[in-house]
Amino acid sequence: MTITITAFERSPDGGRGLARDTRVRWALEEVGQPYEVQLVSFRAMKEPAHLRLHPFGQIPTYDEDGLVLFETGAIVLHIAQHYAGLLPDDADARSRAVTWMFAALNTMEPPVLELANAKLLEGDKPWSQERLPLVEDRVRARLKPLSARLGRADWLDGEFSAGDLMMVSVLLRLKSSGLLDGYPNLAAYLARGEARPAYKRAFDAQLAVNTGKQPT
Ligand code: GTB
Repeated sequence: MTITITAFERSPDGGRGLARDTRVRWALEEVGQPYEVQLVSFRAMKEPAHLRLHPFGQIPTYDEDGLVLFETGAIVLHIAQHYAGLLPDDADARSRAVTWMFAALNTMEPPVLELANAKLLEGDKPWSQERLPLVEDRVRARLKPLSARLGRADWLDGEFSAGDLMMVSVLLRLKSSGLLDGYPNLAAYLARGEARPAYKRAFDAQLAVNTGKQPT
């Protein structure tokens, strides 16, 4: 069995681990499955060979012996359902973990992405400084209830799961924003995710691609 994922040949973040192949690498590291990586340029992503893997011409994609998937939610769910380590055995607990995956992708990620876009793509617009606080408020409106639900727990629902993997992956995008400073339990939750050996391996692997620095 061979798993091949695609990733940026050069990530615009220079290896900060924010491109979405990192969450797929992390999932594979958590379940102990080896994988190969095919690096693609921005131009190659829009060419027919890659569009056959990903209709929207993006990374990451996932190919497991001819089963081709795109969308990190679907990819991580597939990995979690087929390999032990990311979902609990109990059926109800599994459904709750999947619920947190959806919450990360559908409820948390949109305002987080909006903030990233407001800074990166719209930062030079004359109205940007007026809009930014509104966008930040929309992120805080998600962080506050998430923080309240997490409380003093280590993970969102019992043991670490694919739900946490996805939530931490989304929160990583806020690391340099300062917004997590208002929610120390979320900052600690993020740090707990980053401290997992599987995350470190995934991070180092993408860093090596982007900087040439070999994993230690
Ligand atoms: N919903 C899809 C999923 O979850 O798989 C979204 C996939 C996606 O957005 N892929 C991006 C992509 O291929 C890379 S991850 N973009 C190229 C294109 O659309 O042409 C998004 C990303 C890119 C860069 C940074 N960064 O530099 O900080 C962070 C995240």
